[in-house]
Amino acid sequence: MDEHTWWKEAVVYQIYPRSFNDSDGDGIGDIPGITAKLEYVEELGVDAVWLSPVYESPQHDNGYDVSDYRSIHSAFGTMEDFDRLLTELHDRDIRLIMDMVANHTSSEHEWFQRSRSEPDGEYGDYYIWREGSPDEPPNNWESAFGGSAWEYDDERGAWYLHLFDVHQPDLNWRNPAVRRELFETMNWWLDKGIDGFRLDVINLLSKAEGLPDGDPDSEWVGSEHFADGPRIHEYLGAMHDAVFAGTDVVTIGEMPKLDLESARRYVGDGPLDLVFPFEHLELDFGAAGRWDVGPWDLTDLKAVFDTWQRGMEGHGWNTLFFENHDQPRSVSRFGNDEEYRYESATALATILLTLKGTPFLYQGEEIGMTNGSFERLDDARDVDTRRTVQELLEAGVIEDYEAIRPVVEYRSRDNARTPFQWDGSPHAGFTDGEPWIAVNDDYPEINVEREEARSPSILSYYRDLIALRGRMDTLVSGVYELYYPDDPQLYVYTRTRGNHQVVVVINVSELDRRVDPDALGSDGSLLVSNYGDVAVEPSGALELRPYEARLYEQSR
Ligand code: TEU
Repeated sequence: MDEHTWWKEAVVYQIYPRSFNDSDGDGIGDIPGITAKLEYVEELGVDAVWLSPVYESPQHDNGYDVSDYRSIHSAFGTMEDFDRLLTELHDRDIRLIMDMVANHTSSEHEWFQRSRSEPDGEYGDYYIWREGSPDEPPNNWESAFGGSAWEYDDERGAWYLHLFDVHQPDLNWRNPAVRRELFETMNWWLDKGIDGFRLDVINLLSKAEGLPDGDPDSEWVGSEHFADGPRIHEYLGAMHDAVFAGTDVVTIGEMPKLDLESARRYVGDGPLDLVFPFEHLELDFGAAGRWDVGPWDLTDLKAVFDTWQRGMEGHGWNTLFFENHDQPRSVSRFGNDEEYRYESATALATILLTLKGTPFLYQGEEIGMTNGSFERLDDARDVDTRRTVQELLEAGVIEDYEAIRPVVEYRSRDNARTPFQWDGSPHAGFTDGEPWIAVNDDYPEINVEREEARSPSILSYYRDLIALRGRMDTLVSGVYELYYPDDPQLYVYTRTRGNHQVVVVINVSELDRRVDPDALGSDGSLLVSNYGDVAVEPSGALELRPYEARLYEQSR
């Protein structure tokens, strides 16, 4: 593996276009809105932007239901707007990573329309159809959003598979024409000069022969037959050869249900550069799974990261992320979004930017945006949240919305999708119109303008740490080693490159903590602190305050 690949040195910023900045007052963020904020993005110091889907789409799943891969959804702008965004990003030396949704299309895509109306036509075999009685789905697989993964289509008189929403039919990757079309589409975007793809649920492409029933007790029924399925490496190998070979674009596979062993087959010598695993974001699932909240603890979080940090060393490269558009806000989840919002958000930033791997930062994380409140089910917009709650109500698992509201307010994907908070003006400066989803009530207190005026601020801490990572190779390629794995309060590790070492010491708790870390030598000098007023005394014990994070550098 080449040590100096751009994406190993990069920090990536994810933009969810619908919620970033609205330029035309329709309440929906758009591409010109993003272009207008590039100075902000550049000042953050990030090297690349990952843009969630902007393709033509009926927006049942906010663009992850694509109806035309080669045009831009009108609420987001035009192809000219897109081209301008790309040029302006490149002018600022920022790369652009597009989101490719290849497992499914929208049910409004022409391929699906023709597939359902002409079963024997060119597109008849583009999707996963099964004959059978309308009363009994072909197997027991479940949709990720609740309910059966099958829908009976009256027009064709057959069932089709949808692992996500009913408006997101799964493509039939066994069909070589489907593979060809998608590879061509990806090449079409590469020809525009984009710098990579984040590949949506890409380990779900290959479904087991015969579509057998799944274990009914599984968290996602059927997943053992479609996650990392039998032909997945053949498909991704073909994608690599047809699209990525000979380019320096980055490919990041989003992979539900991924463990380290499978991950190692996708990266390194495998077909992709990077993967997004989710083990660390499942630690707070309750006994009933994702729509239930359980306690997480630091030793488990450290153990998951440690497994991946050590497991990838010499084999592949990790991604680092706490947030994306599907996850709750990290400061509300792993920190304290009230009394210690600044301290815990910066402690999390320290982890994100000093472990080994490519950090992915999600819009708003850098100003410590928090989870929203969704008083009624109608306040939620997310198809996953709405459908799941509906299912639970219909099944009698819950009596009313109130019974599940705390879980929704903790877990719902909408927590990440409330509008970006720019300033203290109405709707947080996101739009002049009515936003498609309500702005978080805390916007007068939490917004970019306020952050710029504060010192210290979460935003300035992010900027400083991103800049430090950019000039300190040890933070990019240094070998990682964990200390005190069983300590429920302390997160201590080193990054070592040659004779240069960075020691990371974080108190991930609300209690003071005294420690004399083994890793810290007498020559250690303080590099960064989120409290800002630390006495430089590495030889003695450190008195760490709640969520205090420090970086020392030393030679070894
Ligand atoms: O998400 C895939 C996925 O399995 C989860 O992240 C999911 O959204 C949720 O957390 C339920 O398990 C990707 C996209 O990121 C998501 O926005 C889309 O809804 C989904 O695929 C379908 O395209």
